[in-house]
Amino acid sequence: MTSGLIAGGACRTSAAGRFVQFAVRLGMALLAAALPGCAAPPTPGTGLVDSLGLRFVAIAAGEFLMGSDEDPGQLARVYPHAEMRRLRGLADEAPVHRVRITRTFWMGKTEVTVGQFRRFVQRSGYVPESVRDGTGGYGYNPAYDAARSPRHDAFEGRDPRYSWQNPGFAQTDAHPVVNVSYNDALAMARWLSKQEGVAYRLPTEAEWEYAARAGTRTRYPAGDELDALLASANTFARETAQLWPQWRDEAAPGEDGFVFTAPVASLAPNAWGLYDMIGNAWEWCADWYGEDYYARSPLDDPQGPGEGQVRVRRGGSWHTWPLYARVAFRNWNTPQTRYVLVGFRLVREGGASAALQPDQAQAAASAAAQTGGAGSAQAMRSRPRRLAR
Ligand SMILES: [Ca+2]
Ligand SMILES: [Ca+2]
Repeated sequence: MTSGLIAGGACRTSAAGRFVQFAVRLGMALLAAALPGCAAPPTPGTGLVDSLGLRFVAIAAGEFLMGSDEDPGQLARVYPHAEMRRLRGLADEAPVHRVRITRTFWMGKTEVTVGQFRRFVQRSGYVPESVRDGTGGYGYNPAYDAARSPRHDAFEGRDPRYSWQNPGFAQTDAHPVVNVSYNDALAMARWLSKQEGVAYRLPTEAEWEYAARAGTRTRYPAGDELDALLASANTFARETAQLWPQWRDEAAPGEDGFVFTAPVASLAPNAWGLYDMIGNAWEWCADWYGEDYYARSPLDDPQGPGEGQVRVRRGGSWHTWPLYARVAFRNWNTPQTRYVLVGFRLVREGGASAALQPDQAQAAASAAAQTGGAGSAQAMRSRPRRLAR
C-alpha cells in the first residue's frame, strides 16, 4: 500500500475531508485484517509504552505548511522589546513551504526524562559525552556573574561539576534530561533500536514541526497570543525573569508556574497529545542545519542538507524568550554541545513488538488535548553564536 493513501489531514479540516480520512483508514484496517502479515498503520493518537518507559503517540502521515514568513515589522508589533537585528535574523524560517510527511510515525509523547536516561545509562554502560571527555556541561549558579565571564554566557560552564545529572538546579526523574549532546541522543536511540527490534531515531526537523504544530498555523501551537503560550509551555516567564532581571522586558507577561525545568507533561498537550513541544527543554533534531534549506527542500519527507557543521534543535526551553519559542523558530549547535537548556525526544519507527504495552494514560491525554490543545546556547566552537536564548 502506498503511504499516500493515508496522507492525512493537517491541512484538511472540513467535515467531508475528515470523513474521507476516516473511511480510508477504516478501509485500510479492514484490508490489513484480511491480509495476514500486513500491518495496518496505527490509529492517530494511539499510545504505546516501550520497555524503558518511553511513551509514544502515533502521528498520522499528512502534509502541512512549514516555516513562517512574518516580516520583522509584523513581529515588532508583537514583540515590541525585541531588537530589530534579532527580528531580521529570523529569515531562515522562510519561505513557508508545503511539506508531506508520507509515513505514519511514533513521536515521543514527552521529552526523554532524567529517569529514562538513567535507565539507559545503567543498562547499556554508555558514558555520556560530558562525562567521557571530562569537560562537563553547563549549570545554574546564583553566584555566577555572566558579565565577568569571558563569553558572557548566561550559565556557568563548561565545568565537570555539571552534567546530565546536575544542571545546577533540582531535577527529579520526571524532569527532562538536559546537558545531553546530539551524540548522546543518537547513542540512546541506537541502544533502544537493538533492545526493541524497531528503529529509534531523532525526529527530522520537518517531522518535529509537523508534530508540534498539530494542524495549526499560529505562532504557538496553542494560539497566536502570549496567554496561550503561558498556559501550554514552560518558557521564560516572570518567575525566571526574577533571576535574570536584565531580560525582564523579554519575558512572557505572566507566570507559567516554573522557574527552571518542569516535570514533563506538567502543562497542557498540543492537539495531537504531545507535551512540551514548546519550552521546557530544547529538542535535538536529526538534520544538519541549512540556513537556506527551506528554499530548496524536497516536498516529501525532507531530511535536511546532506552535510553541515551544526545540528538543528527546536522548540525553545524554560529559559527561552517568547520570540524564540515560536514554533517556526530554528536553532542549532555542534553535535558535541551539551547545554543546560537542551534535551531531546525520540521517534520510534514501528509500533509492534512484544515489549510494547498500550499506553493507559492515552485516553486521558487525548481528552485533555480536546480541551487544552484547541484553543543561549553554548558558543559555537567554529561558528558565531546564534542570537537566541
Ligand atoms: Ca517558566
Ligand atoms: Ca521541549
